[in-house]
Amino acid sequence: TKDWNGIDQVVLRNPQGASARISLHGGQVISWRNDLGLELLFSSSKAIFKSPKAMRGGISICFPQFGSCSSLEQQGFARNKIWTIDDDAPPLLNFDIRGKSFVDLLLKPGDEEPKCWPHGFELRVRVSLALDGNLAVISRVRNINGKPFSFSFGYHTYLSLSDISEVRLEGLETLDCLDNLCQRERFTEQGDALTFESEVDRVYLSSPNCIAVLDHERKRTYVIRKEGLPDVVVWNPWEKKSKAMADFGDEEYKQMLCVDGAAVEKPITLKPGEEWTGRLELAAVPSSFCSDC
Ligand code: TA6
Repeated sequence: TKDWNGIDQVVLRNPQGASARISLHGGQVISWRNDLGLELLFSSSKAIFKSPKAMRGGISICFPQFGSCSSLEQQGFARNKIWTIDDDAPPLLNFDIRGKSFVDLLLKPGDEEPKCWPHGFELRVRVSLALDGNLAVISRVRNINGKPFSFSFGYHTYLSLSDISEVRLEGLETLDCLDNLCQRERFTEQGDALTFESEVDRVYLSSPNCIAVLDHERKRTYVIRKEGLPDVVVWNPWEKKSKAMADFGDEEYKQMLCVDGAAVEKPITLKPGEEWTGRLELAAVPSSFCSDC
């Protein structure tokens, strides 16, 4: 299918009725629904579906930087580009295709690539929907240049929630983190699961490969599994910042939380010919069925 700018979208479905929709604009997952047709990813009602900016919501691919620490655009350029479908993707290790529907997307540098990041790369993303409705996004970055390059990476993932003040995030307690709201000051998270009552923008370092977001009101738990992505960025703009964003509703911060599997503190360096893989898998399960990570 196409969006209203004429940009292609791919829809994946499983036999139970779950679905995922991916836009070639940014390779962004813009919808993920369970078998009852309920949307699991947040998208703003004010989202702007127009090049060159990424739509506010879903899962955007942030490469070659996550955040805004260099002269590159915030979260890198990959999410603002038009990707192609890769019909000839090389085999992906440890990916069992049985029962899955999936699509392979590809981004290569274009002629207008920023002078501040003049590297030869191939970025491949496979988005897959499994029989149980789980969504996986697997990215591969290959250096096809004669020189090494470094990058950071993130899956900017907007989870749809009933009420942020009723949400618990488990798996990040006692970790070291950098607080983007305080000049990246480093501190150690205390005690119990994370709960939310004000703006948050933190990079949790060396995190476990499985974390869980519990939405009590909906009795739903998001289980987030990741590989190759040591950090987790947790973001909610809260009231004041929401009002300052043109593509975000004033009250919408209550219905979302970004929990982003990322490699941000220590950039990844690839020598010529080397490849890096970063995997994210999301499950949304009834809280009563959720086993601990
Ligand atoms: O989720 C991490 C983060 O980079 C935050 O630091 C915050 O700036 C947010 O994303 C904004 O994302 P945006 O899509 O507006 O670039």
